[in-house]
Amino acid sequence: MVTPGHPEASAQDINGSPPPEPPQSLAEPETAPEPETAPEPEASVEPEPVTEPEASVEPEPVTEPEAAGSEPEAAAPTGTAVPVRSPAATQSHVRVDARLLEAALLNLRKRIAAIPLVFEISGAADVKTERTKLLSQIDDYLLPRVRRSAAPVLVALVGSTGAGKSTLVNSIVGAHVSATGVRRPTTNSPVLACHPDEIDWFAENNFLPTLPRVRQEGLVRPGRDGLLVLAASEGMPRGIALLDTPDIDSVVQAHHEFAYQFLDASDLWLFMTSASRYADGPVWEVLQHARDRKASLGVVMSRVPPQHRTELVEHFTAMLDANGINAADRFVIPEIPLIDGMLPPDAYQPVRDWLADTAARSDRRVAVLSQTMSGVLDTFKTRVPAIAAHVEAQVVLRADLRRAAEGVYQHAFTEASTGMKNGGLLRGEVIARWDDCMVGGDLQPRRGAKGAKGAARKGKRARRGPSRAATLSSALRSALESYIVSVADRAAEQVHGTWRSDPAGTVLLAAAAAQRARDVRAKQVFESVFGPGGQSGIGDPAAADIKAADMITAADAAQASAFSRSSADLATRAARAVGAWQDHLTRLVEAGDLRSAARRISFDDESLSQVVLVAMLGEDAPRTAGPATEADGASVYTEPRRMLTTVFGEVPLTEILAKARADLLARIRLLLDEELVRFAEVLDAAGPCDDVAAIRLYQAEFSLEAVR
Ligand SMILES: Nc1nc2c(ncn2[C@@H]2O[C@H](COP(=O)(O)OP(=O)(O)OP(=O)(O)O)[C@@H](O)[C@H]2O)c(=O)[nH]1
Ligand SMILES: [Mg+2]
Repeated sequence: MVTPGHPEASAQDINGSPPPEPPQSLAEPETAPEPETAPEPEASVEPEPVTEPEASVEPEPVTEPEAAGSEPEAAAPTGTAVPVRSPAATQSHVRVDARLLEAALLNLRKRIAAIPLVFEISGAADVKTERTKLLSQIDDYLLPRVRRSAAPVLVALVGSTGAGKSTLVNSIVGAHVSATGVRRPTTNSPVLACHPDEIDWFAENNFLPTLPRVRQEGLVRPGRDGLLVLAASEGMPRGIALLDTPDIDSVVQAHHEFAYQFLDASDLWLFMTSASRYADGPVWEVLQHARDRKASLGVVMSRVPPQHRTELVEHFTAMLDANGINAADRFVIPEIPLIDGMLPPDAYQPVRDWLADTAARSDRRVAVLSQTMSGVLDTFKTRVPAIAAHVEAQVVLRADLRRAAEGVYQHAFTEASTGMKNGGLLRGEVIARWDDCMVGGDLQPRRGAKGAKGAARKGKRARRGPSRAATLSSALRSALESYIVSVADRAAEQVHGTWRSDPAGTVLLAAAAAQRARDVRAKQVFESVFGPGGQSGIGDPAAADIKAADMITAADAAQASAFSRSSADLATRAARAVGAWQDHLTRLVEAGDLRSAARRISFDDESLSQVVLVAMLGEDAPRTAGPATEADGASVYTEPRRMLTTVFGEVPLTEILAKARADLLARIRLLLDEELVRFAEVLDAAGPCDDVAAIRLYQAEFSLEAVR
């Protein structure tokens, strides 16, 4: 409850106890060094997690013990602003090493800035906003405050439009530094009032570096949005700077954002609302924000009709208490006529005294600074781990997606391996061509026949058209190719489906497909102008560009970049791989003893490799279940092996089949790996996702806590 008290019993003596000794290294504002000479801690170069205090660094207390107590309150004369104190929680402060704190903050800053946010998982947008907020709190408030502990206490005056904020600032300064007006809202750019000797503390290089500012010289002029006006005035007490901010509740959204930005950069918040607006929603949003931030807070209720003072003040106080707002200092400014646009001294003096007292008394100053700073740092204890947890979720998601793709392609490989021996490929066209060969005796070894004769026969056949063995060969080749492509297609479809079941995966795939479509179109346009590889052109690039754009539809490009099927060129690559393997097979049967064995019975290489392939494809097929040729009843599953056994013998044949299979599988593995790489590239394209970023973040927060 707001209870009237002596104007004299202002914040000067807020805790009713004598102030402790001033801290050694918190220079009094009067003796504050120029900002330019403020020492730059060495730790700012490349801070590492701080775990050990540096013995060589001279401790610089940022916080000091504060005594607690209570203050008797008495009735205030009507028409006077009254400082009143709520039963704010008492605080104990410990000395901290400013340099270690700075190093820990810089380290945390680095870790927060580096967090990988590459996947659109739930909460990603909030985390991005939170990261920006954390960084600006570190940059705009914590680091400047730690580095420049002697800077004036910055008081942000925020609140409802028309509450009289600018009027109060002008009254305290004793000059019209901020425009006031009947139009709502009036203040559109913040005005910072401070003593002329201390204006340099608020130059760009020291304070809110990204905010442009202008020094007010002469008469107050209407500011410009987004500009900070620096008003130096002898009327301001030293050691304090008063920031008149745009309102928090008019329709101008930019004003609210501005006000919040300044709150985040200030040491002490002075919240001002009027008797007519104190119950408005935005008032309580800011006050709750202050509560959550545990910022040092003073509250002013202005324009209070004297006849309703008690009722209004009681109600406002009850609301403050109900919302857990522990504003230690509360002021009431009655509705009274202004004199030359200024409040009479009785009305503003308590607020001014309170500010001057905060600047002059080191215990007050330290208490204010440490409360606000601790308030911010306390919020880090939950906010930083929350971000780290999100980063972990990002890493887990990436690992899950990668693992899912790898698992599918591993399974595809196993499937392909089985398909290469269970006889599944020995059907349809292959069987038909095999039967042709068996009936025609094309694949039978001819004992004693000469290689030359074989060549002659081959030449003769070539003139008549492809041999039966050659058509079998092409049927086998195409069966293999389409089998490999179908396995890869199924794998791609499965990975695509699994990834799409996660919203982040859907976003990833869509982005990657769009990028690929763009690349495909760009490549085709390029080639239509300059020819493949940029070798030849078709003349006018512009005309070609239009032609190409007509030619290549987005659908074509999308088709070429779809992830739900295997790569467009897989069939070609599979054909190449199978062809190369067949060559390898031929070399294999030519090698060493096998060659002489083959020559002995004059099995020509082409036929031989065919028979080896058919034998290999049916190696694990149930011997009795296979289809038999009508000609001789020999099964496609048993006959090739029988033929080859007679040529090579059982043991060497097993060796040949094993080698041939191993080589074919290695080639298939390569093809599938290339298919898998497409998905790995999608993950990589999303951005680097450091596995240990979350741990580093936890560590950085832990290190910060350790030096507080
Ligand atoms: N009579 C009287 N008029 C006041 C008092 N305080 C402010 N005013 C008038 O109310 C109007 C608004 O005051 P400002 O100081 O501009 O209010 P503000 O809080 O800065 O408003 P914004 O800049 O819009 O956020 C001006 O016309 C002031 O002259 C007061 O205590 N008594
Ligand atoms: Mg104003």
